[in-house]
Amino acid sequence: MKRSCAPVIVLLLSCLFSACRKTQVQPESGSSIVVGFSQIGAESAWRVCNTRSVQEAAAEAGIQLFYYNAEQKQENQIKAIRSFIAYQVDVIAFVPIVLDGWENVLEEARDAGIPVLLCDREINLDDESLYSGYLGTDMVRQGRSAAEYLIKKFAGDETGRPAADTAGPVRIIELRGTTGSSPEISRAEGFREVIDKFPEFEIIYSASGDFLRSKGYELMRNILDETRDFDVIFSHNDSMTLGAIDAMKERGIRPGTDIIIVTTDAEQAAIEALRAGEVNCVVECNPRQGPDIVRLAARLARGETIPPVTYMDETVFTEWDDLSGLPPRGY
Ligand code: GZL
Repeated sequence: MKRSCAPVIVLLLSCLFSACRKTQVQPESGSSIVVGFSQIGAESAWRVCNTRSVQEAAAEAGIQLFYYNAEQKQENQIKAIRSFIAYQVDVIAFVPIVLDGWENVLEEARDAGIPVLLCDREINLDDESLYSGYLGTDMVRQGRSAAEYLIKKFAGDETGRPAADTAGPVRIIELRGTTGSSPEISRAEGFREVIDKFPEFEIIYSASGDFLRSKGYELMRNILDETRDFDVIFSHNDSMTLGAIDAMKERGIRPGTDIIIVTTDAEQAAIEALRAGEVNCVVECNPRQGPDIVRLAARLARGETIPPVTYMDETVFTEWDDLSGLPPRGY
């Protein structure tokens, strides 16, 4: 696309981007395709790996990447997308922090003729044509996988009914991700799809820890001030799980033994906790989306179509697996 870089726009944008120097990685020089990448923030090891994956893949492909860290604020993401439009990037790639509130800015991108690639998280739109495709993970399946592990763990027989010695309710505490985000909603949905078939399994408490370790700690500390009568923690990400484990250990509770823990992401610390018996199941959510994001963005920049949905490959690690051959996770 020919960019009519009116000097005043370029000046304004360079001020904006230089003003964000602390969060702005300067674009790679000498590349043909320009991609504006609006990232949520750096709330977890998963997110940091996700960002690094995109930056490395863009550099490798010689793509000029404008990276903007929204520091957990939707309004910052919207501002960044508007600046990408003003600069007339070839493609906008963004990770929507929450499902709603994107219509206006995506209509502006469409009116500017700039294709939009959704990355990692999904959005709610009446007009699905406002973006060209989605690359990420199947978060409903992640929730189902977490529940399926629990059914096996407590199964007394092939129906998944809890074993005789665990007769009575299996009481579950759910640590949810950022309220209104697609992982928070989809993981909860997939988990309940399975758990609700077994009346012995009961979610007795569910609250958002915003994917943050500090909030996972606070939630668990407050829960333990109220009760110790629960059997399972299902956590939407490892950061919150690690915070919850800190709080449990402070009270002499043995994570993975006294309380069964299922967590999501599969960062290194969670795998180490699985190896140590402090976690019982780790559902992988693959952050290494950079190469596919760059591949799909390049196709859009060339005016090609892309698949509406592209899912990353992922797996589930449990206490029953041999983890000795597992390479370092890198996040
Ligand atoms: C899921 C991703 C989530 C991770 C968290 O695809 O959006 O956001 O599970 C991260 O660790 O904060």
